Amino acid sequence: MKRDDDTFMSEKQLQLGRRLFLAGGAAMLASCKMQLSNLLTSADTHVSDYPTVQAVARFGELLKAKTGGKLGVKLYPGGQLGNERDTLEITTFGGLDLNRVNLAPLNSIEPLTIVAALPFLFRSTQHMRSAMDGPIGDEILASLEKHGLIGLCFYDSGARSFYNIRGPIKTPEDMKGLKLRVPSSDLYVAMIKSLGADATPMPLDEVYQALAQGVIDGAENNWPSFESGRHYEVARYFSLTNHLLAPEVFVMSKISWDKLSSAEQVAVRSAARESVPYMRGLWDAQVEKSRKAVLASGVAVNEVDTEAFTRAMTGVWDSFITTSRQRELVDQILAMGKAGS
Ligand code: GTR
Repeated sequence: MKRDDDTFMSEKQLQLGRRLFLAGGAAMLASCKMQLSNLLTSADTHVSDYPTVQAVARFGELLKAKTGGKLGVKLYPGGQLGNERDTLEITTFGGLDLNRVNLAPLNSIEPLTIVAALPFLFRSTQHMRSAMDGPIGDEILASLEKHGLIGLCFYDSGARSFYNIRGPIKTPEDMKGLKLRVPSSDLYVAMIKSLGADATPMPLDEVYQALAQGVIDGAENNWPSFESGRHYEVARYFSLTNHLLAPEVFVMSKISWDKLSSAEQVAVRSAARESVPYMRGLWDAQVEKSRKAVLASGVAVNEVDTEAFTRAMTGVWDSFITTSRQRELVDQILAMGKAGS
């Protein structure tokens, strides 16, 4: 995948931008918005040719068409505005209009997001898509509103598996003592602990260096992120645990949302929904492309004892599914899986 380093701001400018945000300013984006009055700002941790970024670009085109050119999108890819936790915070107070993130940073904000982020919940990509495209997905999206976010749609994120610098992981036994990076989420930390490894929460853009310097032994992610972040250059063992099929989510700041007319809100919602099949097409192609590139580089890929991993992680469900509504949604998702969705 292409890297965005040359196409956007210099490192100095990036640091300045981050400092401005973290100081609570969001001044930089506010001034961008003044110059580009009809463009909604949107952040993504991934580089500009990654499917999530391309999907939001498509959303912008659709929105432009639906509003007769009144609204569009200005994308800030490549994590240039900070990590997902920080940009989400900025989004909630209106410093950013839109944000595409993984469910992980929302887990500590909204308990219903934990439902779709449970290990070994979805049996297949189709199962995840069916659940997220229907009332269950709608309820999870709607649950974000009380936290200052309008949930617009879910995008695909494939299956996450473990990779590391030491050797093949076949059973949970092989994970003992490994130091593994996770996104900043208590749920992820608990998953790693349930397998007997040490969890190190860390932003995605620090993982390559941490692997290269031996600060961590490994991490877990899908094929496209494993390739795009160049983690495969250092972590040469990829073990197909496929433990998580949690989706990505595209959100809007409620503050920005409330500034739109109702016709514009309808346009935003429908443009987001229409960008989903486009994203899925790109995603499926990217998974294949990244998998081939990684295999061609000589990374050792192995199957695992999936039953043993599933058993080891059941305690995580018990600790994180604590409300009756979470339980009901989990049961509905499981029933859909059994019915063959
Ligand atoms: C990727 C996901 C990102 C981010 C990342 C991570 O698969 O697309 O949004 O959550 O994983 O591990 O931090």
